[in-house]
Amino acid sequence: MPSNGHKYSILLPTYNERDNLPIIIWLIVKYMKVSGYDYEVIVIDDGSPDGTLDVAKDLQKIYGEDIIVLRPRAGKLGLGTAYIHGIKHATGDFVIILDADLSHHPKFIPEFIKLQESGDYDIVSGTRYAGNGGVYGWDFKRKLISRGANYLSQVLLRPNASDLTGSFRLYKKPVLEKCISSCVSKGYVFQMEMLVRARQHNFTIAEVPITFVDRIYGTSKLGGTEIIQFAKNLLYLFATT
Ligand SMILES: Nc1nc2c(ncn2[C@@H]2O[C@H](COP(=O)(O)OP(=O)(O)O)[C@@H](O)[C@H]2O)c(=O)[nH]1
Ligand SMILES: *[C@@H]1O[C@H](CO)[C@@H](O)[C@H](O)[C@H]1NC(C)=O
Ligand SMILES: *[C@@H]1O[C@H](CO)[C@@H](O)[C@H](O)[C@H]1NC(C)=O
Ligand SMILES: [Mg+2]
Repeated sequence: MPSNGHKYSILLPTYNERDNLPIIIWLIVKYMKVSGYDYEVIVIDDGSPDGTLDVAKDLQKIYGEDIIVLRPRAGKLGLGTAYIHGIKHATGDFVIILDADLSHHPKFIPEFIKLQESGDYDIVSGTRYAGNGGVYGWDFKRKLISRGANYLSQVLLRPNASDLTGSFRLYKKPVLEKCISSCVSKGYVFQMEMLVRARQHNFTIAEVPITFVDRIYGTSKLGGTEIIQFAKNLLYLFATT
């Protein structure tokens, strides 16, 4: 199948994802190859103590330097700035963001791309909370927190999307740059603010239902402090937008 004339930069932020990285990259390559799209995978590792970067270097040797691009940073500086760092090095006209922990299955990427093309959308957002979307492997508490955060954000911010806290998305690169430059928050509220900013700029958003599967290898970085931070930032956004 021929390329569609576009290039997709896939950003993979990693922190201690040694066990997940070979599988997620294998899956990305598999699904991008069958679809025939032009792409690159940008791995942004923040000095993971588990040696994720060494694994990434091995993968680069296997798949090539044009497919696997390494843009590491020396220390754990957080997800928000990891995206900004990755975008600076992206050579595609579209940017796809997904977690490296296998919660987001790369099989959905061709669906994101086809939907984007069908309506020339500015953003395609994966959603766990519409259509056939769903969450697997979370305990009741985690589900409740996620649902609650999403519901509260819906009520307070009224954006035009059903999954505000998810991070599996495709953006036109200039759209992503514009949304990020108007974003004030970091951490978990960042994904949500991105869509709030998108609405303010009148960008169009389409949605693909996705199944989110909890990570098997490694640990989540979500804790009590993140939840409190999330609530604070949410209220801040509510008050200022
Ligand atoms: N580069 C970088 N990646 C991070 C950082 N924190 C988390 N990640 C990555 O971001 C993705 C989501 O993180 P995760 O801990 O799974 O969040 P959760 O799914 O909300 O629990 C994963 O691919 C992590 O490896 C960070 O500070 N820097
Ligand atoms: C909200 O989304 C719907 C369908 O996705 C679209 O028709 C509508 O124009 C959007 N509204 C705004 C304000 O973006
Ligand atoms: C977005 O659309 C609304 C309603 O059509 C309009 O009033 C507003 O100026 C637009 N904002 C931008 C940034 O274009
Ligand atoms: Mg995760």
